[in-house]
Amino acid sequence: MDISPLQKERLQYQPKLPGMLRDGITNITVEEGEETQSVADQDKIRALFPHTYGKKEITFVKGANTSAGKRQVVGVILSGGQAPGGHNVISGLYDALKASGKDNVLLGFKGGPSGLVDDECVEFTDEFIDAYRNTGGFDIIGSGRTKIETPEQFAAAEATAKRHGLTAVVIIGGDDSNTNAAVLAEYFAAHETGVQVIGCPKTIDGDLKNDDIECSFGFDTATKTYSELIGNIERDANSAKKYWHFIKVMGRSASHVALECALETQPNICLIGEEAAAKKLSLSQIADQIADSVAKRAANGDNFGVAIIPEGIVEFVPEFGTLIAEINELLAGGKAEAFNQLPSWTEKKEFIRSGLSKESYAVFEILPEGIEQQLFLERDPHGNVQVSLIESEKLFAELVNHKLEERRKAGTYNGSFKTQHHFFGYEGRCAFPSNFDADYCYSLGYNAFMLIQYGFNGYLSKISNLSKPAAEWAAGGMPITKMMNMERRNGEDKPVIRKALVELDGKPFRYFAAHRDAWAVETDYTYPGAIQYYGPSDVCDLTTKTLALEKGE
Ligand code: FBP
Repeated sequence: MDISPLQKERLQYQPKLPGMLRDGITNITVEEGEETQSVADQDKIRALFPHTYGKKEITFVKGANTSAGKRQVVGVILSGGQAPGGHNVISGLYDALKASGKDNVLLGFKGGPSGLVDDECVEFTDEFIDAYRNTGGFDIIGSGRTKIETPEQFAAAEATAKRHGLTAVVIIGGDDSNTNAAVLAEYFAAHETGVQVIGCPKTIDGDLKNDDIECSFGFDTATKTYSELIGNIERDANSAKKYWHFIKVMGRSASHVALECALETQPNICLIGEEAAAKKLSLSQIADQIADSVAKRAANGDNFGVAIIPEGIVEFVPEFGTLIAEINELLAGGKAEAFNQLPSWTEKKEFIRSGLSKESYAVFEILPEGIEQQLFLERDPHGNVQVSLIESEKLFAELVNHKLEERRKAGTYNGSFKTQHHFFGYEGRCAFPSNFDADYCYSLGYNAFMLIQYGFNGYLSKISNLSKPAAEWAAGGMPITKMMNMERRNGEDKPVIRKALVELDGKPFRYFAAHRDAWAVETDYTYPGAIQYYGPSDVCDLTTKTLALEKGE
């Protein structure tokens, strides 16, 4: 197989472990911390997780390894959207497992959690693992979004575990996947299977973080990749001086990716969904805010600019959220089919008009027709509109255009407003992991094995002190139930890991808010350039601005 020169070089890269994990498996011991409580709804979570609730936080320190040292057969699963570094979690896990015993086995379950249910797996060998070290992607075993939730699925997972003699399963995933890891851990404990479950925090969205988990892996590389592209576009905009670029970035609900990219590139506009929700902003108010920037810049002769739009924004705008809920209701119970059979868009629109509240129809009517149609045509298997497929970069560009036309008629604006649209998401999810993600992920995997070896179940692999050099990182584990609360999902109260949204009183947002009025008018772009893998540490080992600000650096 042909590989690129960079890949060849990266295969040789030796990821850095936290100092306390560097002296070999035999010199790692456990220090127990306090018993834990869930972040909310303690009684309910305790009742749902009787075998795994309330366990102690643990930290690894240097000292004689006192674990039972039994033979381990571990299964690993990649779950959900791709994030740079997944291969390194597996290689760290593999290296620790083999360092602890040559006859230990690591199985990779293919295509996400369904691989465990359907028993589709592959056994890792040195040669297999070596071809994927420090590479992006999840192609080593593939990923998937199946949720293990029915009694039949749990029984099938248990049967797979028995068949292979599994001692543990490592689930590499986001908040939903790790919620699933906690449920599986509880199931295995309740059924006395002896199989442990350990989670690893993954998602480019950056919304799996809390007091214990400083960031999810993949956020660093993905935001650096998008920021490189946004910086390049800013330079193009400032060179040609003729386009406003509307750039949507991934982040299914939280706006961490958009915020980090804004901190990296200082664009003229960056919308933050959480702020739109808190201030109950309407689409029209948001469009006016962007139009203000366009008009002020035009008055200075700058008919160009860059606006970052988080993918999840539409769900946060209250009136849009209500519109989506009403549409879901309108098409529920088989009515979607009748709707699809209506012969023309005019008739469909009449059906919509008669089914929506007056307020929602008013919102619907201001949308460009392409977006109106996306709201009806693109639905997920549960019948919900897939907000990620709504081209919000085009939506806001058009809404702003309307606002500017009104201002032109009123004689308050006479600039030119030509737009380009971009969507950056998949471009960043499989990039070669930055040194940070390569090191962090390898450490998460290595540490996950230590949690297994010491017999922990229902824990998330925890590496902290991440804004410092790797030598100063701390390694340990946190019971997943500590991160859980009850939330309403599909009409039912469910135990879930609390999702981290952008905090409007947090340091990253406050820094952004303090600077954005100036950025809206001036051309004060910054150009992060491509991720560097080799060279001075202050260029290659940079963490995200979000993490640095959160840590007060
Ligand atoms: P995870 O939460 O599973 O990490 O996925 C995040 C994400 O990349 C979102 O940013 C995006 O909305 C979504 O996945 C896209 O999903 P898909 O890969 O199924 O198109």
